Order: sequence, then structure tokens, then C-alpha cells
Amino acid sequence: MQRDGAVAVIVVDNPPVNALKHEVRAGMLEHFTKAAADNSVEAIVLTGAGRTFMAGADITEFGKPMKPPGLAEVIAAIEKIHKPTIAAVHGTPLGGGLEVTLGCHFRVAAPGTRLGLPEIKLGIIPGAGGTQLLPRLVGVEKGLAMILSGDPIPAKDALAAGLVDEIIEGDLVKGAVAFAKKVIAEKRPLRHVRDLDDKIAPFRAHPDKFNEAAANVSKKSRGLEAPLAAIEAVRAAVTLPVDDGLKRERELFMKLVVGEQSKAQRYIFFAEREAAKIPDMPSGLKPREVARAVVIGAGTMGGGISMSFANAGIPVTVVETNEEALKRGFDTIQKNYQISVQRGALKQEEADRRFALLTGTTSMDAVKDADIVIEAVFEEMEIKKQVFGALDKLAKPNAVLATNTSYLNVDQIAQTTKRPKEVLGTHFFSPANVMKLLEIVRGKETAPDVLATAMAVGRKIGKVPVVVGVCHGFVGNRMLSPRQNQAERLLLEGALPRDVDAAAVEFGFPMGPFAMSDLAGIDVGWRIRKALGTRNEIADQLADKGRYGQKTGRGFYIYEKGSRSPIPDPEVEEIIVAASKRLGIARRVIDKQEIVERLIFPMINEGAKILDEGIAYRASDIDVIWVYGYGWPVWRGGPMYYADHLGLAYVRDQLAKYAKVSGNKSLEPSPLLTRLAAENGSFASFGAKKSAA
Ligand code: 3H9
Repeated sequence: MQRDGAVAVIVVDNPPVNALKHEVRAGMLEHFTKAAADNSVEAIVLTGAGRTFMAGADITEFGKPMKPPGLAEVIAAIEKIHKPTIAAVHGTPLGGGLEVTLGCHFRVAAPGTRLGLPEIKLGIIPGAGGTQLLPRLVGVEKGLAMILSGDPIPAKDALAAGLVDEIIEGDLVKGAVAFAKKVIAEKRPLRHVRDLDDKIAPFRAHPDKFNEAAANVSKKSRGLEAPLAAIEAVRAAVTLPVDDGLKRERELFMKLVVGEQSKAQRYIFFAEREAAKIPDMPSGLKPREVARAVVIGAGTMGGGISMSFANAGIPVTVVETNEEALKRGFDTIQKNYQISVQRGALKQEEADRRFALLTGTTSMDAVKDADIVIEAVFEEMEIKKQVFGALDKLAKPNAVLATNTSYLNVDQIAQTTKRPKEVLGTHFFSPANVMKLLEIVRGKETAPDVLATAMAVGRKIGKVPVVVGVCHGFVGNRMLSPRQNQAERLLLEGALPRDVDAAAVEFGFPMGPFAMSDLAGIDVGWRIRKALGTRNEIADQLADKGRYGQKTGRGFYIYEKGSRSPIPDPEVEEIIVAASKRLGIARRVIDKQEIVERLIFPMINEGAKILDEGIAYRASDIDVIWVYGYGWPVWRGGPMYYADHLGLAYVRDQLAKYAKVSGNKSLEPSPLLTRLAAENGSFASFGAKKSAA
């Protein structure tokens, strides 16, 4: 606690993000109590040292007995103070951090501050008054939207919504002290958020609004418990006296925080941060500066990747072989921005600003100015090699040269240049401007600072980068492949596409494997298999008939014009039944549990091989890949976490059983899975042991 005249300034200093661990809570309580009792103190400013105001409760304390004082107790003590209390925030006042500010009379913010209640992303709801106080300050609709999305809002929106009283340019603490002195001089009435009613009163007469919100959320939340609890808590804010509402919030919070969903979501939070750590990286290594990017190819991937750069404010030049392809690519980009504007997700000026950062050309010479080049041409080795040959001649000596391949050998591509150290893979996921995952493929010779640069750029353009090694399909697609094989195998043994898809959706995936094939296009795999000289029993028969999926209105399902809803097709069922007969497979009834386990356990088995080969550094990296790139339900924590949760012996035994039932050798448990199961070990501990080594 410091003093500036009659104003006491309490500074929370717990790097890196001032998380509200026990000592912070105790310290705040002690100093607020002292300042309140000190007659020479006329106002109290609360602020945070370092890069941010408090970014919330200390998540590592969840799941353990909470040491007093609890956060709610600290906030209640602040609320009782009869002199002006002012929270001066910067950085990211989030969760419990924002809740502390709601216990103060006033809030002032530095420009650039982002304020929010992100608890929902951790499978919980705000537990120290957020659901009761925020709606009283900003209104029910705005408050509920913030709580349900978990996304922070910028300071200027917070000012407009009434969450912040003033934006302070220049020195935040000096500005906050000046604000406090003004409050004292003007004898401004002290406003307790808990006593406000005008913004929630209108909702009391319309309880049906909550039912609508609940119905919408349960449709979208797909198995998540926290969103419905959040609505329930905000409903309590409107319908109950404030203290009863706080009690209800607390009950809902406590139930969620000890639940499996939140545990899994907290695991993913830390797994994402762990993925940023590359075990053998020399410490203090600086990424190279990336001020300009070039993307080769204006197709679906190239366009999406270019948009990601422009969205992050990095100028990007897109190179195509001819004007027509370039125009097509730019038209699609513009259309995508327009859709965002129409949806209200982006302001027109912002869309224009981003679009202006994109330039197109048919000349490879543009590569000369690039700090990073991302090749996104057709997925064919010879074409990629040609492009890299050209890049090698034109690019600056220290430019990072990246290939956006989904399967191909990055080392082979690197070898076509005289600078394989500068080459790596950046595997984006479609649509690349939306999907968060970025697999960064580390080649045999990739230099550490090139890897660090790709990671830094990935983060800058809003992705979650995960380093993987070179192998066919890297981590994500390599694990997808046995899932697809089993999905088809299940059809041959007796299931229908809708049975398999329904089981996958019930498990928590946004769509099942066959609906996904129809969306991605059945012809993609068909062409690859044709080139490899292999054949797939059912998908290839469909593709032979021109049934490519949604784009032709028929695939595993039928799609009515303009609709994406899959309708089962008897013709497909006939093809499947005939295939079983031809192969001499007796069809049987396959229950949901077997469907789910046969889709998921082979993925886990492949994940174990990936770990064993060192293609992923740790099991949690695999989980991050599946959550951010393939729609794995976050509340189940990722496939390797899920396997640990079930117990590896169970997974091993079921795989062995299914291998026998279906006569499918590829289902046999891998050596690592077998060993860890025998040792009563886990994938998590295997990853940890390797990192420590
Ligand atoms: C809550 O508040 C509940 C209350 O309603 C009720 C309570 C009763 N705790 O992300 P970074 C670590 S729930 C512990 O790389 P950035 C993080 O693991 C909480 N640790 O930095 C990392 O460690 P390491 C609601 C935390 O600048 C280091 O700090 N709040 C916490 O890219 C740096 O983090 C949230 O959900 C934490 N709360 O992003 C906010 N936060 O270096 C969660 C961070 O060892 N945090 N760490 O890997 C974030 O969203 C981001 O960390 C933030 C900074 C935006 C703040």
C-alpha cells in the first residue's frame, strides 16, 4: 500500500498475471481493512503491477481445499467501505479480477484494456458475484452475452456499457488518484453495484426471455453444463434479492468447479500453454521479426491463411499463377469479409482496413520482400518441390519458408532448397481464417529460431500453434485416419452412416465422420487413393457414382437444395449391405458403446504410437490438436486425457477385444499403450517423464 496525499493506493503484485492466489486475497483484505480504518485516508485506489490487473482466480488452486479468505469475502469487505474505492485496471481484468472491481464504487481503465468474465471457458461460472453484479451494471442482455461467450470487451465498449467510468490516457495510477480526488472534492455519491436495479428491473416482467436464452444455449452448448448454469445464475440475479442471488451463484459455481467438465477444461487451458514450450529450445532465443508475409496460392487454404495475416494487421501478398485464379481468390476473401460485416461480427471500416492489407500478384518476385512465405499450392509433392526451388532463388536469406501441407514429407520439400534450416511446415485447418489449430511441422534440419518465429507468428495471427514431427499426416490427420477406417468398417459389420454419426455427435463431436466426409468432399480421399492405387469399399463406390457429398447434393446422405441437413439415403444403405455380402461379413447389431469405442480407441492407439515415436512432445499436445482442430469436445479434455481418465488397461482390453471381434489387426493395442497399461501408468506421466528428461 502506497500513499498519494489522502489517497491510499493498493498494488497487487503477483507476476505474471496477478492471479488471485491465497496470499493476494489475504493481502487485499488486510490493506483494504487498514485503509478503511485510517482516518487520514479519504479514498482507496486498487491497481495491479506489471502487465495486467488481476486476470482472475488462481486456477491452480481449484480442486484443492480453498484457504480463507475466499474471494467473495474480500469483495464483501470492500463493499462495506464508506470511502470511495476505485479500481484502476489495465491489461486483462478477467474473472475474479473483474469481480473485485465490481465490489468497488468506481472503475477506471487504461486504453487497450480488455475486460471480461471468461469462466465459462474453464467449465465454470463466475463465483464471486460476477453473474449478480455485472447485469446490474451493464444490463441483462449485455451481461449474459459476456458471461456466456467468455470473451472480453475493449475499454471503450466497457465505457459505453457503463462498466467503466473513465478511460485514463497516460499514467494509470496518477490518473486514478486524480479521479479519486475529483470524487472526494465533488462529494460524488458512492454507488454500490449490488444496490443497482434499474437495468435488471425490466427483465423481471419478462421471465420468458430467459427461457428463450436457455433454449438457444442448450442447442449450442452440446453437452456443456456451465452455459445453462450461467443462465440460471443470471436469472437468479433478476428474480432474487441480491444476497440470495449470490448464494445461488455460489452453489452453482461450487458444483461445477468440482465436476469432471471443468477439470478437463482447466487441463486444456494449461495444455495449450504447455504446447508453447519446446523442450530443447535454447533459452532466450528471439524469434525473427515478421513484418510482411507472402502466401503462394489463392485457393481455399491460401485465401484463409492470407486473411489470418491481414486480420492480425500483417501486410500479405498473395501470389497466383494467373489473373483469373487471383481474382477468384480475392472475390472469395471479400465475400468472407462481407459475411462477417452482415453478421455484425466486423465493422465495415475494419473489414476495409483488413482487405487493404492484402495485395495480389502473378509475379513470384513478390517473394523477395517477405519475412515469411507460406506455400499453399496443390497437395502434390512435385508441385511443392518446384515452388520451393523458386523460393530458394528469390527469398531473402533469412526468410522463413513454410509449406502448408497436410500429409507430405517436409524434409523432402526442404531438401529441394539450399537452406533446409529455414524450412518447416505450417499445417493450417480449413477454414484457415477461423480454425484455431496450427500444426507446426519441425523438419530434421529446421533451425530453432525458425521454429520460434513460426510459433510467434502463429500466436500473433490468433492460432494455437503445436509443434509436431515429420510423418504421414503429422498428428491430427494421422489419428483421423484409423477413425475413418473404423467408421467404414462399422458400416460393413452392420451399422449405417446415421448410427455412426449419431453416436459420434452424442459423444460430443460437432458432426459424425460421414457427415464430415460429405462436408469435406468424398472425392478428395478418392483422388488420393486413386493416385496411390488403393481402394476404399464404400466411399469410393459413392465417388465413382459422382456422389461427392454436399457439393453434389449426394454423398453418404442426400442434401436438399440449399440445405446442409443430411437425409439418410436407402440407395447408400443398399450399397453398404451389398458390400458386406460381397466381403462375406455377417451384419450384426452394433451398440452405441461399441461404435464410440471403435471410433475413438484406435485414435488413442495411434496417438500412443505418435508419442512413442516422438512425433509429439507430450500427450497434452495431442489433446490440444484434437480440441482446436477436430472438434473434440473440450469438456472431455482430448483423446489422451480421456484414455487416462478411462484407465489405459480398459482401453487396451477393449482394443484387443475389438481386434478379435472384427478380425482387424490394426486394432491391436500398440506397444506403448500395452506397456503403460501394464504399469498402471498414464499418457500424462509418460509426457511428463520425457519433458523432465
Ligand atoms: C475465476 O476467476 C473464478 C472466479 O469467478 C471465482 C473465484 C471464487 N491462474 O496465458 P499466458 C499462467 S476463474 C493461474 O501464457 P498471456 C499461465 O498458465 C479465472 N495461472 O499469458 C502461464 O503460466 P506459464 C478466470 C494463470 O499474456 C502464465 O500465467 N480467468 C492464470 O498470453 C502466463 O499466461 C481466466 O480464465 C490463472 N488465472 O495471456 C484467465 N492465468 O508461463 C486465464 C494465467 O507457467 N488467463 N496463468 O505457462 C488468460 O486468459 C491468459 O493467461 C491472459 C494472459 C489473457 C490473462
